[in-house]
Amino acid sequence: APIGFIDSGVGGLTVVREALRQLPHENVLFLGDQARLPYGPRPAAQVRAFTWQMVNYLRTQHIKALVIACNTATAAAWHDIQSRLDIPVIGVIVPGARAAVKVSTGGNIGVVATEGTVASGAYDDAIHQQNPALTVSSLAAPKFVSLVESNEYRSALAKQVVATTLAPLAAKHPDTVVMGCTHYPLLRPFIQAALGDDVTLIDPGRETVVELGTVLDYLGLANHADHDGSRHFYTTASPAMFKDIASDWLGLDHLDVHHVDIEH
Ligand code: DGN
Repeated sequence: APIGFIDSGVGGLTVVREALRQLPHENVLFLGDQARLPYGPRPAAQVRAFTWQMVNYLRTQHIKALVIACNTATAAAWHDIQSRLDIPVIGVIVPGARAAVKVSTGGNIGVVATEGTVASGAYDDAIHQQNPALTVSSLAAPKFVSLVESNEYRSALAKQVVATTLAPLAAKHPDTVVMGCTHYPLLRPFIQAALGDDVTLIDPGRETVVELGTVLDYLGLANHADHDGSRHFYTTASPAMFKDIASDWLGLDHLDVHHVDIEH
C-alpha cells in the first residue's frame, strides 16, 4: 500500500523528495489542493475542512500511512486527523521543532511560516515543550508560496522578495531558522543568503521523513521491495504547471499527474 502525502500545492513535494531519497522502495501517492491555494491566509476551521477532504480522497486509495506535508494544515488539523484515523498520521511541525531544538547552539530560534501557522503558535508550543528557555521569533512570509507555485522560485524577483521579507528576522540574529512552510525549501539558497551563512536552516520535511521511516519500521509496515516504489501525483487544479515544477524539483521525467475533484 502507498504512503499518502498532502499539501495545499507543490510545497509537499519537498517532503516527497526526501521520501524518495530516504525511503525509495515506498509507493508514494501525493495530493496537492492547488485549486484552493493558498491555505496560509484561511481561517483554521476552513483549512481543517479542506484537509479532511484531501484525507478522505486518499483514504479511498487505501494508504497505509499519511504525511501532512503542509505546516498550515498540520497546525490546523493534525490532532483531529491523527485521533480519528487508524493508520499512522505524521505532521511536519513536531519533527521540525525537535530538529531545531537539537541543533540550536545559541537558544535563539527563528520560524518563517504562513500567517496561519504563525497565528496558531504551533511551533512556539512544540519548541517550548522541548525546552521552555529557548527564544522563538516567528515571521509570516505570505509572498513566498506564490513565488514557488508560479515557478518563479529561481528568479531575481524571488531573491529580492526573500531578502526584503526576512530582513526583520535577520535583525534578531537567530542561530537556527525553521523553514516552517513546505514550499520554502525551494527558496533555500535565497533564504540562506538573506539570513547569512552562519544561520542553520531546518527543513522539517527531512525530519518528518526520518520519523516516518522509524514509524513504518516499528509497525512492520516498511516496504522491502528491491525496486523503486511507484509514484502517483494528483492535483485539484490543472496538471501542467504541477508537472513542470515536480519534474524539475524531483528530477523525474514522465511524471504521472492527474486532476482530481475532492469537494464533496
Ligand atoms: N505548504 C503549506 C505549508 O507548509 O504551510 C502552505 C502553503 C499555503 O497554502 N500557503
